[in-house]
Amino acid sequence: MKQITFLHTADLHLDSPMVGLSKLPEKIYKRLLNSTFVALKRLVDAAIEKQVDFVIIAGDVYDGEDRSIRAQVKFRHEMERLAVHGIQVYLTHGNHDHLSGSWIHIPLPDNVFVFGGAVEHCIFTKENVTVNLYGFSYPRRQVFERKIDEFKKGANADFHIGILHGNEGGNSSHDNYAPFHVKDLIEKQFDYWALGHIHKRKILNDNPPIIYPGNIQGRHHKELGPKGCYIVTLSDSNCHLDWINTADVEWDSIEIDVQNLTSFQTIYHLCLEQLNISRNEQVNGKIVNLMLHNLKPFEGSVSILNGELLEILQENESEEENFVWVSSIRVEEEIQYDREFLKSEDGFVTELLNTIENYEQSNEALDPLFHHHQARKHISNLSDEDKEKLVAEAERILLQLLM
Ligand SMILES: [Mn+2]
Repeated sequence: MKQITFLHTADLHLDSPMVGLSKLPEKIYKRLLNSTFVALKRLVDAAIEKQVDFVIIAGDVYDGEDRSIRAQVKFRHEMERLAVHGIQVYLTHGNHDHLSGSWIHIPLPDNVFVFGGAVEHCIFTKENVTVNLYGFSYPRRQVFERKIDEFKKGANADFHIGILHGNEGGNSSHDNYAPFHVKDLIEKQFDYWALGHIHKRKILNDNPPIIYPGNIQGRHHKELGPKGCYIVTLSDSNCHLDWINTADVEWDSIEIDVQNLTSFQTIYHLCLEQLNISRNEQVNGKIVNLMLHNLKPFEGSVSILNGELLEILQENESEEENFVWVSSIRVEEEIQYDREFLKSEDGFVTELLNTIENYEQSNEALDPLFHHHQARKHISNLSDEDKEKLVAEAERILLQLLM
């Protein structure tokens, strides 16, 4: 039986600047700044331990098109560790580390094959097994073409693996680069598709496997949960996937129902208990958004809202190796109005609700923000869901002001 084992990763985003997080305690902020490198080391450790045949990196190795020297030196070091163990690396660059950027060139060891700006294929061989790997690096930041059409299956290989950094099915929350549909990939009759670009882990198809491994370390509160890579064992008849968590700091969102609790002390203890349960699950640090549901007003409940609870939950936490740092507390407010009743009445509020329901100018409304010369560098595209949430939040605020 012919069989290969490889590690599939993507979106390392080495040396991510962790924008907007410098207000965190210094220790935690430093941990975050170093976290992409810790994650890289963990995945290389896994590749060595599992004695994989090769490693595939499906784009966005570096976070910035200037490929910081720190990132390049650390990446080179880890690639050398793989070289010592005879492990090949096949990598493509994505929209973040595209080939038109300018950077100080630090050469990589010979075990690393970097795909060029047009789709090409290279060959891996061991004993009696031959693998064709197909891929390309982004020649520039924005690649809107359907690069999938340029993938052509070559002959004479036991396994064919496509490497594609691109957007599936017009996903509106990500830049629509190198777009494709699952059926396009299936039609190519490859044995595995190693995807990159979407930071959330997702198996798009089982046979053949078409997989986004997600990024290796979350960079903000929207990149929730464990992050990592897949160890893939592919044979003539089967594909086995092992997933490995590489994140050093995880982002989490914890929801706590505080119904029937009517003192600061009981709410504080419940929060503490839940945070410690979350801590026991893992050895890494965690940054948590806390959401309290069903908070009823009581004497002193203002201290939940004015930051006192947050402050006391954060106490001493930054000193912990496996910290659980609460970065914010939100209180889910009970909506105090009956929307359908309001809509049935004639008048200004009805008109307002109708206007909100048919509102289609989110893009125009957000334009000033996305064109602001500083703000635009730090914000990413909003998905349709994000926009809906903004509109709902706007409705809530307007109604509260009016009632
Ligand atoms: Mn990426």
